[in-house]
Amino acid sequence: MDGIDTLKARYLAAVAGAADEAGLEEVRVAALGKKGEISALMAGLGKMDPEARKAAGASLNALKDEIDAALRARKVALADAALDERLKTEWLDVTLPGRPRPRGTVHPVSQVMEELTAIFPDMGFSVAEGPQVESDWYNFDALNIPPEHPARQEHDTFFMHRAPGDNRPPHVLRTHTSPVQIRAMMERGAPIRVIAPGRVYRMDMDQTHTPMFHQVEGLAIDRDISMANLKWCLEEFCRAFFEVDKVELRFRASHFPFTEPSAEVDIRYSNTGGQLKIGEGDKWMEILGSGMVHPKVLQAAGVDPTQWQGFAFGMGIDRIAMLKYGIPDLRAFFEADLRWLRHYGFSALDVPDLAGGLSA
Ligand code: 2NL
Repeated sequence: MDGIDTLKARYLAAVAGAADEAGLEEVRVAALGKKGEISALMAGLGKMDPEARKAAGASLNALKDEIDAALRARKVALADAALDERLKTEWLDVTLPGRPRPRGTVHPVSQVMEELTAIFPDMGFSVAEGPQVESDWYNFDALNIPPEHPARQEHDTFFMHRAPGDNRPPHVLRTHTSPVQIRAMMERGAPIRVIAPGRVYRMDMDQTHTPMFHQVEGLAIDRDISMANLKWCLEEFCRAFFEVDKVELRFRASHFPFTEPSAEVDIRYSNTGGQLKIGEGDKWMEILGSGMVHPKVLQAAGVDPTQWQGFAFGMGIDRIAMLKYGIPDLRAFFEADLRWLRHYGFSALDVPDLAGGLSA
C-alpha cells in the first residue's frame, strides 16, 4: 500500500490534471467512490487493532476531506474557465450603433385605397370587387358603349387572345371598374349604394398615363336620387379626403355613353409659391367624371328605369394620390423606390406643376 502522502500527491495531481468535469468525476470515483481506493482503505480499518485504527482512520479521513475539497475547487475552476472561454467568443459590444433595418412604407395608392374604402362606407356605400378580365358585354355593351365606339378599338383596349375557331365572346382587360357595378346591380338589384375600387387597363403610355392605373367608381340607385345627392356626396368625400373644412366643386356639362346628363367635376384650389391648397383660391382642377346613370345601363343591369334612378361617378386614384401626397411625377410609382415615396410621402399638396400637369 502506498503511504498516505503518496496517495495524496497522486490524487491531488490527478485532480489538478483533470481537463473537464467528466475527468474530474473519474478521479472522484477512483478515490472516493464505493469501490474507490480510499474507500477500500477505510473498509480495511475494521481489521486493525484499536491504536493503529485510530491513527490510520484520522489520516484517511483527513486525506478524504482534502481530496474532496480539491475536487470541489477544481470543479469551480473548470466552470470559471469554461465561462471565460464563452465570454471570449460571445462578447457583445453594446456601444456599437444599431444595424439599420430596411423600412417599408404603405404605397400612396394603397393608402388612398384604404382612405376611400373608409370614407364612402361611412356614407352607406359598400365596397365591391370583380374580375380584371371581363367580357366585352360587361365592359362595353352593358354600359351603352356601342360597337363602333373608339374605346372598343384594338389600339385602345387590351383584348384577350383567342385561338382560331374559339368562338367564346371577346374578353378584355377591364378599362374601368364600371362592370363591377353592373354585376352588383344584377346580383343585388335596387336600391343599391356601392363603390368599386381597383386596377384598370388602357393602351396608353406617356408622361401622364400608364397602361395600368387605379380607379374608384361609385353608384347610388334609389327611387329619387338626383344630381343634388351626387353633389353633396362628392363634397363630403372631398372634405374628408383632402382634410379641409370647406370645399367647392364646379360641375361642367360633359358626355359619357353611360350617364345622362353627364358632368365633369372640378375642385377649387390655390397655388401659392408651389403650395397647393384645396377649397380656396381662383383655380379649378378636374378630379372626376359623373352623371345620372343612363336608362339603358339600368335596363341592361336588370334594374327597371321607370322605377329607379341614380348617379354614378368615376375617379382616377393614382391622380388623387399624387395630389394629396404631393407626388409630382408618375415615375415615382414605377421607376422609383422607397427614397421617392419617403421623400414625397407626406409632403402633401406642395408641388407646383401638379395641377397643370393633371388637367392637361
Ligand atoms: C371618368 C368618368 C365615369 C361612371 C364613370 C358609371 C358606372 C355605371 C353606370 C354609369 Cl355602372 N356610370 N360610371 C359614370 C360617369 C363617369 O367616369 O372620367 N372617370 C375617370
